Amino acid sequence: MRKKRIMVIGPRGCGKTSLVNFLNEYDGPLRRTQDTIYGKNTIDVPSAYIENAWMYKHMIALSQDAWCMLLMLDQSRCAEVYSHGFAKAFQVPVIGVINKSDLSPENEEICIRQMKTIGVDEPYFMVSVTDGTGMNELKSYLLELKERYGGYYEVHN
Ligand SMILES: Nc1nc2c(ncn2[C@@H]2O[C@H](COP(=O)(O)OP(=O)(O)O)[C@@H](O)[C@H]2O)c(=O)[nH]1
Ligand SMILES: [Mg+2]
Repeated sequence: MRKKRIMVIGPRGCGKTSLVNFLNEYDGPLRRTQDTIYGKNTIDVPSAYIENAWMYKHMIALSQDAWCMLLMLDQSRCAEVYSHGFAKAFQVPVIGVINKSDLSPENEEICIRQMKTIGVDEPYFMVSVTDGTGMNELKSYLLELKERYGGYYEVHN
């Protein structure tokens, strides 16, 4: 059986690559990615996939390699990028991650409302990949969820 990973989607610059690096315990340089990148535990999906509705089908195909999906929003820039009910198109559990919680706290409520419109169920994780806020909670949640969904997520302690 193919190893299933954590798929990470979100708008340009929201912190997808930063987040997958954290989940893969990689601390090298941050690369800009135009392509889908399969990491140890993750699939880093290019922003273009959510910016173009005709690419949605590719995301759905990619999700067959995933046991869960992290759907990200950027609290510092919360333009609507997902269509309504978008999260319901996937067979895998979709976890809402609001990144850059260190910036623009006035946008937190807007992001929460957006998650609901997108069709993501609570709980939502307010995190900052750069200052570490909420990252341990997210990691523990994923490790727990992995047991239930039989996915692959390896961490060293
Ligand atoms: N302030 C802040 N900056 C962040 C956070 N996460 C990522 N960044 C920065 O946002 C920029 C884009 O991050 P990147 O991971 O490349 O985003 P991607 O385009 O979604 O892959 C980089 O300069 C990161 O250092 C965060 O939680 N807070
Ligand atoms: Mg990236």
